[in-house]
Amino acid sequence: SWRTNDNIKILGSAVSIGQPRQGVEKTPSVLQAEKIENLIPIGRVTWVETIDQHAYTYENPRAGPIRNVQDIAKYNKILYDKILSHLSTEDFLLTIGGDHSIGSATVSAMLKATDGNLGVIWIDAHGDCNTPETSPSGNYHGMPVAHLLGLLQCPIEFQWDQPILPVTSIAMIGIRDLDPEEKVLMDKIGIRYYTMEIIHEMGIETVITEALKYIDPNGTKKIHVSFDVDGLDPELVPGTGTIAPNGLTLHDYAVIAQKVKLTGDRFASMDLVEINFDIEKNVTLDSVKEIIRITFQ
Ligand code: B3U
Ligand code: MN
Ligand code: MN
Repeated sequence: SWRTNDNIKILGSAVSIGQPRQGVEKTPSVLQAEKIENLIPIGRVTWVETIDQHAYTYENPRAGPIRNVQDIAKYNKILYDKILSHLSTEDFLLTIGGDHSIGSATVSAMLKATDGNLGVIWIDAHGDCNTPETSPSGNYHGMPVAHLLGLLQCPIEFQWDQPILPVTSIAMIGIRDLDPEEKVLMDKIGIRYYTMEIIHEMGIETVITEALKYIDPNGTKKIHVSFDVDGLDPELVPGTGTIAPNGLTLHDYAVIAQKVKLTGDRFASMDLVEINFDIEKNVTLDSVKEIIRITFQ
């Protein structure tokens, strides 16, 4: 087993305010009803709690440079604080979204918990590197990486004790749908990203080996995986809000997970986001279960 004597803690993040489609906020309760914890054969697995956006947001939808920014800022601060209060060094934290807006809170909390000694693998079709200036949608789920890197001119609502992620501490895998100005920004800051084209050229095993070496050259950091399921091919995950053809296979993910698990208990946390069973349930649920099996077996 790749982990010993520890707890796997599952936190539900029932949030949809980072993007316009309803449904994604119901995923934690659906997966809890499906008893996905029974698919995890290691550790002692507990659902810690599900944090409901309605308990913490102003229900104050707004157009503007970042839609719903006040509510997202308030919710993410709650999530950040809860992660830090629930997490001990022996725990593995699995946060089930919700949309990808939660990624700035989960990664910030892990940065805080590890004193910055954290590398991030971001699996996604998208770059999530938009700023209000580059975003065509104004949706914050397309911005959490830019936020983590300190590139958003943050409104006052967003100011919590947020450590900044160095650009060399993150690598993105599965990328194939970048907005034009987002791509310009990503290339300018030199963020490491592996497109599907590059993955086909290099092979997934070389990609994940190189990515881990890049974010953690000495093999000493904790590793966080932020998994947006739209990184997988839409035939495997039709139930997600923004589909992009020609994505990763489950075998690709199995290779990624195998290399990440070789870091043992340095693999500390994971987000699983953008699952929307209102759009499609059967195929998507099977794939989500397979992701859980692959990750923890
Ligand atoms: N890049 C687009 C679309 C998008 C981002 N993340 C998802 N979709 N899932 C945007 O709105 O920023
Ligand atoms: Mn995405
Ligand atoms: Mn994403």
